[in-house]
Parts: sequence; structure tokens; C-alpha cells
Amino acid sequence: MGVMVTDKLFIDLREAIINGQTQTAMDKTKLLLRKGVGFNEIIENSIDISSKELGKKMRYGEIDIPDVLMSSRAMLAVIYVMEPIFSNCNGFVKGIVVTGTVAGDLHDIGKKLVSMMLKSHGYTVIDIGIDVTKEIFVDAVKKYKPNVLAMSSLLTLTLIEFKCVMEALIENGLRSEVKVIIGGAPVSVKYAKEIGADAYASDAFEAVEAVDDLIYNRIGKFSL
Ligand code: B1M
Repeated sequence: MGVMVTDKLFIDLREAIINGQTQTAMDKTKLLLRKGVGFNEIIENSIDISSKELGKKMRYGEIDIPDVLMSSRAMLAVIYVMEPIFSNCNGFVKGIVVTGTVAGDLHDIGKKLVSMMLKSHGYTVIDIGIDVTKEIFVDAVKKYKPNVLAMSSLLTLTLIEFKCVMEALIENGLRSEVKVIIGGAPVSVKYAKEIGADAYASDAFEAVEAVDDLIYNRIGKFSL
């Protein structure tokens, strides 16, 4: 019975995301949390599935961009409802992470999820936004002196920007000052290695493990 109720809630939540109904998405997420469903399960059964469905509709021109934006707001609402659970209770700060989406790319839902997970695992995260140029990344590294720079890209077209930032870090004598992790759907381990990043993670959970390894100088599953 419990499982059936949860299944129905997930169906409703995915429908709310696809239809861009932010309030319903928040309500359904709250109900799932109240039923004791874990955040991994919520993300996997809502945002992950819905974004794939949205992606398919986008590819076949079955949905307009304003509607995808409404769905994005609903996905972000799911994340915001869960944010308090992710708060870092013990107050111990492991390190500073600067994060941003590369130039030309406006996607930020995945990056926000990664930021939330990192914050909950004891990192101070400075999110410098979307469409971030290599100059702004370099300035942020100078200004905030982060332990880790975490960059995201969802577009194949903007993958090249990671390489540009890596080169800019070297040109500015900053490469040895900061560890770099990259991620996002079109990124591969191979590409991350090629451009000389220190780690690659395919989702928000892996990202935490990878950043922990970078901070404690461990060679881990996601180190390159
Ligand atoms: Co866009 N879009 N979009 N879009 N969009 C994709 C990415 C696309 C795959 C859809 C498709 O056509 N099938 C496609 C890219 C194709 C490609 O290049 N390979 C695409 C396109 C083409 C476009 C436009 C060009 C469409 C147009 O205008 N004609 C345009 C580009 C705008 C721009 O950026 N310049 C565009 C615009 C948009 C919106 C603005 C409408 C909106 C984004 C709103 C926002 O982010 N605030 C949007 C959306 C929502 C999507 C889809 C549907 C969903 C993305 C998402 O948020 N997923 C997407 C389809 C898809 O993904 N299948 C699509 C949920 C999120 C939690 O997952 O971001 O993958 P994701 O993050 C994951 C991992 O990737 C990873 O962890 C996260 C959590 O597990 N991860 C990291 C991400 N960053 C990481 C960093 C790390 C580690 C892991 O370490 C630093």
C-alpha cells in the first residue's frame, strides 16, 4: 500500500515538472519527504526521469523553450524543498569550492544540485552563476582562493570552454593553486583527462566523493 502511494506521488511529481506546475511539484516533494522517501530516490524518480523526457521532447521539437523554462522552475522547486535537509549541521568547513557554468551555457539545475550536496557535506560553495567567461573564473580563483574549482557544461558546443579556462589558469600562474573538477552530461572521463582536469564526476553524489578526494589528496574512483 505504502509503495503504491509513493508510486502515485512520483507520477504526479513528474507530471507537475513536465507541465511546469511549481507549487504542485513542491507539494508532492514535501509529501514524499514526509513518507520518509530519501532524497536520492526523489531525485532519481523525478528530476532525472523528467529531464530525460523533456530532452527528448526538445530534440523532436515537441516542446517550446518557454515551457522548458517553466519545467526548469518546477525542477528547481524540488531541489529547494529538499535544501534544508541537506544543511551542514556540524558547522565544520572542509574547504571552499567555486562553481559556475561555462561561457555560452545557461543550464544550472545540475550545478545547483551539485552545490547543494557539497554544502551539506561541509563545503563553502561560492556559485558564480551561468555563462561564466574564463576571465571571470580566473578572477574568482584570485578573489576567493578556493581549494576546488567545479565547472559544469550541458552543451556539447561549450565543452571547449573548459579547456579555455584550464589554459587561462596556467597563463595566470594559478593552476597549482586550485584543483579542478568538471561535469555535465556531455563531459566524459576521456575529455576531462585530455584537458588536464583533476577529477570528473557524472552526478552530484559522485561529485561529493570526488571533491573529498581532491581536498584530502587521495587518489579515488573519480581522480584523473
Ligand atoms: Co537545454 N539542452 N537547451 N535547456 N536542456 C539540453 C541539455 C539538451 C540535451 C536537450 C536536447 O536537445 N536533447 C540539449 C543539449 C544538446 C547538446 O549540446 N548535447 C539542450 C539544448 C540544445 C538547449 C538549447 C540550445 C535549446 C534552444 O535554445 N534551441 C538552449 C541553450 C541555451 C544555452 O545554454 N545557451 C537550451 C536551453 C534550456 C533551458 C534554458 C530552457 C533549460 C535550462 C534551465 C536551467 O538550467 N535553469 C533547459 C533544460 C532544462 C534542458 C534539459 C531538458 C534538462 C537539463 C537539466 O537541468 N537536467 C536537457 C535535457 C537532458 O538533460 N536530457 C537540455 C536536470 C539536471 C539535474 O541534470 O544538468 O544533467 P544535469 O546535471 C547532472 C549531471 O549532468 C551532473 O550532475 C547533475 C546531477 O546529477 N553534473 C555535474 C552537472 N554538472 C556537474 C558538475 C560536476 C559534476 C557533475 O562537477 C563540477
